[in-house]
Amino acid sequence: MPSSASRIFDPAAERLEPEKRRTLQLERLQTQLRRLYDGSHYYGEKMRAVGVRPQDIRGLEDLARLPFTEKEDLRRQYPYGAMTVPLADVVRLQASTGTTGRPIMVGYTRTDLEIWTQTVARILVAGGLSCDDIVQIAFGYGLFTGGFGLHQGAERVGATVIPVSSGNSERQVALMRDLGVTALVCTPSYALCLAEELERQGITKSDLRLRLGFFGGEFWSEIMRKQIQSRLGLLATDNYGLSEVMGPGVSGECLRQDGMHIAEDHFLCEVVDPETGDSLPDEAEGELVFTTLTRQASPVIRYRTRDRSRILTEPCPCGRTTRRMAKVTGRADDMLIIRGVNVFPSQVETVLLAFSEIRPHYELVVSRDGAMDQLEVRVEADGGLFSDRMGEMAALRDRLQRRLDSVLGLRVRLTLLEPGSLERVPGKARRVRDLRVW
Ligand code: DLL
Repeated sequence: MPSSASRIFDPAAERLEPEKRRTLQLERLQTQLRRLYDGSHYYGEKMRAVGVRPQDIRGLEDLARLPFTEKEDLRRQYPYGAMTVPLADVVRLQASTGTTGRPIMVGYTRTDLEIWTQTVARILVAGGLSCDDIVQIAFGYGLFTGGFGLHQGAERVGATVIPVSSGNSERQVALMRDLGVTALVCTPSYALCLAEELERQGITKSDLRLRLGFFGGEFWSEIMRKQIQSRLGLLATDNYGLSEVMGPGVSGECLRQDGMHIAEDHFLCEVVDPETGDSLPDEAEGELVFTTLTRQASPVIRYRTRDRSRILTEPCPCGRTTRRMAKVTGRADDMLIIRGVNVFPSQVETVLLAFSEIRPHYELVVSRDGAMDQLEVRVEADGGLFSDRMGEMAALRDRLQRRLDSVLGLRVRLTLLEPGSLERVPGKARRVRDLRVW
């Protein structure tokens, strides 16, 4: 296991005095706004519509005067409407992982790619990566930003990068062992699938050289982190990002695993009340909103992520001076309203994984029974319970049912499944199936 002190990839940026960073942010914001006001039809119109000119933004506190950008606004600009440089200057296109409708296409100039690479290198070094590591990237390479994003950053750190991409767990595990992989990069749910595959093949932690895991792209609870760490024998850090803002590299944990350091010199982060849009103070939980400060091809102004988190301001002993964001607790898009009660999959995960007999594979199925919405929690449990420990299973079901009902404030239907019953996906896990017909 690595020690809790790590190198800093870009000390000038990551250890900058907070006051100087704020000055830099304001300068960059003003430059960006001046460029967009005159040069971008899309953002220029948006600013004119609310009567704000670039010169009206005199301090960071004036940010709240700028209009929000919503996912739907960007979707309507498909494919190139929100890009703010000529296509001749765009050297890469990526897209957001929308499940429905048109994707949001995002472009990168050469400078954008360079900044993206650096911000990912920062989080990798923060999580302990060095040039001595052998990194297996099991994120998909394609329009999704995970594969290429982490790849570029890991190469910049000087690590030996294996671009396996996602899927084919059997092969992933063989490569992991044969090539002496020391760092794994993928979604947390896929890390658990790989742990399962290792167990299936009878490969133990001591047959491997894994020491670090960089996981992101989806919600995962602290309990899931503990399970991943103990089953794979590595130290797991969380990292966050979204393609509309850049991709991975927006923020990432250092070895202290206590909040994700935000690359604040490139991404200005606010937290707002999801209902009213009002700015919230640090430490209050709300919706994350990002403004890009340096992005050339696909900048965003006050982009509403729909992700819930909060800003942590307590200085981090690692020496980085950036503000951190707490683990994301859920996405507004994933919130279910069942018989008037709001339910986040993250709440369900936290309840389930506190039971040692439960496996970290679950889904929430919503259906309509007459006029009543029903929530079914389907989760895998230890195999032994299904054969010779039926009495234990009944007791477990009872305890789990009571705990779910009381935490969610709702009667749910609970189904315990044999191990391996639920589909394994190599990327972001699908936790919710909504069978209601609207
Ligand atoms: O998922 C970028 C990424 C790739 C980040 C790999 C980290 C690692 P999108 O496909 O645009 O981009 O999806 C962005 O994923 O709004 C969150 O809802 C969710 N998400 C990303 N990272 C985390 C995380 C990439 N660490 C959406 N915790 C975001 C919770 C996350 N949710």
